[in-house]
Amino acid sequence: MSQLIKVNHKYSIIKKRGKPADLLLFLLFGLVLHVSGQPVPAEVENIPHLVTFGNKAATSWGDDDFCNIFFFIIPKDHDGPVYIRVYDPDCGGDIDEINGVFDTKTEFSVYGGEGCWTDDIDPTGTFKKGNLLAYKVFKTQVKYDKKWYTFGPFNPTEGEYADKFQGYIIKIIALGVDGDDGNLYNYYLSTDPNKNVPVEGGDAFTYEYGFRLWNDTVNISHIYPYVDSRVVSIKQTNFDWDDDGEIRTVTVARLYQLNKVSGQDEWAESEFKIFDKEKNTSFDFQFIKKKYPMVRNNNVVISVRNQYGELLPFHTVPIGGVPKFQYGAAAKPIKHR
Ligand SMILES: [Ca+2]
Ligand SMILES: [Ca+2]
Ligand SMILES: [Ca+2]
Ligand SMILES: [Ca+2]
Repeated sequence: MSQLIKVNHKYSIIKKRGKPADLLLFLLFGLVLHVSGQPVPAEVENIPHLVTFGNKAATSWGDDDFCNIFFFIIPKDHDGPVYIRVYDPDCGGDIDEINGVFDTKTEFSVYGGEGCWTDDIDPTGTFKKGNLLAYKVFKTQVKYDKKWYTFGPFNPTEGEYADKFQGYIIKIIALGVDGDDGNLYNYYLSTDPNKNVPVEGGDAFTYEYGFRLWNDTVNISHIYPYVDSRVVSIKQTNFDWDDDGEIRTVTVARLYQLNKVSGQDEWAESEFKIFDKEKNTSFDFQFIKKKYPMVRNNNVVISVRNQYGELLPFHTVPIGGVPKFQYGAAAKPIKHR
C-alpha cells in the first residue's frame, strides 16, 4: 500500500501560516503516509479488534464507559467521497464476546461539521458534538456477522476542517446502548463503498483506546501517542489489564520502561517526565502478555494525558514513525515497579 506524497507541495501550502510547531507536526505526519492509516486498528498496532460492550455490562469485562470514539483525517486535496466501513458491526457470532446470551445493541454514529473534533475530545464529556451525518443500531444479525457495513458517501468537506492536519475530520462513535455483551469490530476509511480502498494520506486517531488483545503471547500489540513540544510530563492510564504481562514504554530515549499495570476492573497510572529528545515524537506503548496463566479475551482501555490533563492522541499510524531507542541517548532502562 505504498502511497507517495508530495511533501514539498504541502510544505508550500502551510509555510504561509508560519507556525513552526504545526509545520513540524505536519512534516512528520507526511513522512509516515507511506503506511496506510485507513484500517483501524492499523497493521503497525497489531491489535485484533476494537471492543465496545453493551451499557448493562459490568466494567470488569474491560470497558469502562461502553464507548469508543475515533476521528478520521481526510487530506484537503482528496477528491471525491469517502466511506467509513465497519467490520462485524453486529454483536453475535465467533468474533464477539458473549455474556449469557447475545442481547446487545451497538449504535454507530458518524459526525462532521464545526466542533465534531475541537469541542469533543474527552470521552467523559458530551461526546456527540457536531452534525450527525449517519447512524445505525446493530444487534445480533447474521447478515452483518464477519461482514463489512458501509457508512457514507461523505463529502470530506462535511467534516470539520483542521489546519493542523491540512484536512477534514469525521468522527465515528461506537456506543453500547443495550445489553451486556462485547461487540468487537474494526474500521476502514475507504474511497469505495464495496471494498477497502485507502484514502491517500488518510489517518485516524483516538484519545481513549478500548481494544482486545490477542489470545496468544506471540503477538505484541502497540499504540502510539504523539508527544508534542508542549509536553513536560505524561500520565499513562490503563484499565482492566487483568494483571496480564507487561506494559512497556519505548521511545527514542527509553529502551523500555515498565508501566504500572491494573488488575481486574481497576485503573493504574504511571507518570513520566519527558526528555527533550522525546518532544515531537511518538511513544510506543507495548502490550506484552504473560504466558502462564494465559489471560483470555483481555479487553483493556488506555489513555495518556499531559501535565495540563489534556488527552494526547493515539494516531493509528505513529507520527514520525515507530520510535526506536537510540543508544547513547538520554536514559538507561528504568524499572518503574
Ligand atoms: Ca448478554
Ligand atoms: Ca459478529
Ligand atoms: Ca462485532
Ligand atoms: Ca481486561
